[in-house]
Amino acid sequence: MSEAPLISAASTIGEVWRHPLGNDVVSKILMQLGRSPRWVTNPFVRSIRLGSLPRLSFGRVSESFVETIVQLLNQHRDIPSASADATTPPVWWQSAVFYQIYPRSFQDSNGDGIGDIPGLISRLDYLQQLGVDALWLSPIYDSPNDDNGYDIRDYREVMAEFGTMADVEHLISELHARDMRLVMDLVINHTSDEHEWFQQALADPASQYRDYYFFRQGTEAPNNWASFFSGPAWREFAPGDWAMHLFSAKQMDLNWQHEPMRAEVFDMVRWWLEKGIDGFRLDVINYISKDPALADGDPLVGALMKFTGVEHYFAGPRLHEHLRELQSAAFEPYGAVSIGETPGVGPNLGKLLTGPDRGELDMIFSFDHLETPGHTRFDDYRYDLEYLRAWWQDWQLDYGATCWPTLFFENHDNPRMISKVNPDPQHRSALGKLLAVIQLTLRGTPFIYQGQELGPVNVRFSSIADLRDVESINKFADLKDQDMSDAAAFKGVLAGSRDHARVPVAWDATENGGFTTGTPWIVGDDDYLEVNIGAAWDDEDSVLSAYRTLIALRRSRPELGLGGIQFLDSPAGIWSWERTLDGATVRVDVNLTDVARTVPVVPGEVLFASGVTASESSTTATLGAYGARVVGM
Ligand code: ISL
Ligand code: CA
Repeated sequence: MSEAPLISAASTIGEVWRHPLGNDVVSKILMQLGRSPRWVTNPFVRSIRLGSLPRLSFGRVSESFVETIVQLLNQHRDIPSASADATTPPVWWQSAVFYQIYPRSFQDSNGDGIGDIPGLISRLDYLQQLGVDALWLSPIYDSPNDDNGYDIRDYREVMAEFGTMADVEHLISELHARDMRLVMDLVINHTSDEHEWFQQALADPASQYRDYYFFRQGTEAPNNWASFFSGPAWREFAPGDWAMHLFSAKQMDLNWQHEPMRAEVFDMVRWWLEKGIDGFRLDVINYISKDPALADGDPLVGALMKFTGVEHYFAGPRLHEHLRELQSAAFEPYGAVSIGETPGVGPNLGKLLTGPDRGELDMIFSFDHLETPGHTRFDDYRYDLEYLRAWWQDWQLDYGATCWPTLFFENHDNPRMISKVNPDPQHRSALGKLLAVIQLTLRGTPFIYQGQELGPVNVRFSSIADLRDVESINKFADLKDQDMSDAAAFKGVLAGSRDHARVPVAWDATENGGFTTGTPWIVGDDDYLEVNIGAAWDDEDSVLSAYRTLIALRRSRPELGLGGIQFLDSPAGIWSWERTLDGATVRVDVNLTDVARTVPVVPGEVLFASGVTASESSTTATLGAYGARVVGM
């Protein structure tokens, strides 16, 4: 394994740019500032030494900022391997289409208004007919539901509202009988404060379980780290006795430096794999290694990244080591797939986490394509698809040369993509199909989020009382504390609320969209009267039918799964690529704009078309607003 040179205050920005993690970090900073990466190609900028940044920035960049960056980069000196054998031999998850289930909102079976496992089982035929190969199931473990199951009280019990262990075993066998696979959510960065380990630690300060978490004593919070769900990352349990939580005040961070804790986690992971599940999606897995000094976060990094302290744990000193141990102790013996949720991870760190020679993870979810530069999820703005093109093109060619990409637009933590790009209802269907074409024909493994196949849009929530999510509720309270009115505070959370994606799936036009016969735990709008799975299934022109067709194409045209990718030169607003395998080619042209554009007529069979009409010229065709064409050549 080759290593990047050590970085010091005497290193130049050019040297940082050539350092793998340095390149990710500088790109991320430019992105947060809404600046172009071209900034770093300027020779003057490249020659600036890190140590002179405090002086050149008139003190805005501090000495300790420089030290933090130097230390971080020197902890991650591995250079990703450039050998391109990522896909040999191909494994099942590379050609699979995944579908994410947020069980609380998928299908209720007993009228309590809460989706459950028997409800999910009753919809497996639908998922099979849609053509998906594998499910990622959001957490179903016993939980007090402060964060809808991402706060686990008991890893080996099933949440009573969702059903029983027998139901889970039934789900596994029903899936396997359909030749489908199950990937569960693994939340091991933190547990609920109601987990037995934490309860024991609280009850007895001499308990061995104290070391399972981050307990610190003092009159003030031990450092200035922020929680992602508002306020400080520390909660005072008894006077002067603090414990760390990066997420809600009931989600206590586990101390991965403590070997007995790791051993118990690995044992639990094996216990689930013994049941025959096919792998895990690993929640915020890049946050598990905290720099042991627990030093204050740099205020400038905090201001840039919106959360103070992240530089001390988004790529902690023992991250790679812990992942390798987890892989060899639990995943590898079962041949289980590991998909890391890795917020803030750029392509180079991504390669270190998923390189086939690294023994860490199989795939990762990186999120930098979900907002355009300079924006955060809570901004109400128009997303520019040209950014998506640039971002994905880069990841496909660079990261994808040695690692296997994931392809997604939506999950349970994000508003609906169509609303971000263009909320005008006249474009909804075309945009839904466009996103389907992009997601299902680029190279990588697609993860469709439940209901995405309907071309969903954000919900017209009318007040904070409509929202359920701890993040939205805490943020609302935070804004109110800053003296905002209810209306202004609600506006501050609405665009980014995770609840847009958490309303019940619309199955049909009956009450509550067929989700429940009772009162749903969260209410969507009456959109289900027109847009629902039953109606869309029978409508050849629906977004759902586009998903069905495109998923089937991934089977009938293997180049869409495992083939290589080439991006073609294309006129402004048009994005074109080809997927090739064993001499067979599929060509894709999409219109990223809301006005008609022309594309060349190409020989071959049109496999999918949306908004395509003949042009006056016989050599071109017209792609309407957000239109798309897939041709088998
Ligand atoms: O980091 C963030 C903000 O910059 C968040 O987007 C964060 O990365 C994300 O919310 C992490 O998500 C996962 O862990 C959370 C849980 O609430 C989410 O539902 C889960 O997907 C804590 O377990
Ligand atoms: Ca139920």
